[in-house]
Amino acid sequence: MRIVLLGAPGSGKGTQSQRLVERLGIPQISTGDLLRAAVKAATSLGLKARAVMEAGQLVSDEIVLAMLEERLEQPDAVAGFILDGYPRNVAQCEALEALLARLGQPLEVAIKLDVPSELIVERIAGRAAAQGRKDDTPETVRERLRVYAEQTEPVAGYFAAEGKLRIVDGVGELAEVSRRILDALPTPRAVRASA
Ligand code: B4P
Repeated sequence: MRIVLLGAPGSGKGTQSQRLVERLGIPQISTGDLLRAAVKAATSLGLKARAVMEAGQLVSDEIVLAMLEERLEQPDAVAGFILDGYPRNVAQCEALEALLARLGQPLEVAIKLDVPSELIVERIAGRAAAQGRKDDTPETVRERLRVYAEQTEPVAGYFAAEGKLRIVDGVGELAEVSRRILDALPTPRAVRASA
């Protein structure tokens, strides 16, 4: 199963991806996590990405694509993956399609987690208190939501045009949201039976 999980910052992509890993037995590939690991390790890529992330902007398409390509070529991604936080603009959609075509692993479904912006602000404030992420300050969150509306919202339209988009209500208990995502997958019965 090859899945893209879409949604605004703080909509629960990371949270739900981790839960799906257990249910589906495929890895979560989070471009945000890959970038944070590069920042922590102070690699040259991480040094470039750090200021951009802390300003709430998107890291350059070339950097993120190179990182993603390296990750998708690892053996555990052959059986499928949950892509969390990528693509974030239409250029990334096109790059992903080309990359997956080259790997012979076309995407099956894009799930968009739908959460109203008031709740998003509340959730990120909770995460800021719990995790201290530098890009969770109120000012950066406002900028991330602006960038999301401008650059990432059109991504859903890209997948809708390919007939691959499913919109899932992301409000509710974690287990309930997970159940809705499983129901939206192309073969929910088979997946649930094996879980
Ligand atoms: P990401 O790491 O992708 O972070 P995110 O969008 O903030 O979070 P997510 O939606 O995963 O929310 P979470 O589950 O944590 O991006 C960070 C930055 O990296 C970007 O701003 C950008 O600079 C860079 N970046 C990443 N990918 C890139 C790309 N492709 N191109 C360019 N730049 C890129 O949930 C948030 C909170 O809500 C948590 O505290 C959680 O506990 C809570 N929550 C989740 N589900 C809930 C529920 N159902 N009910 C109540 N609370 C819930």
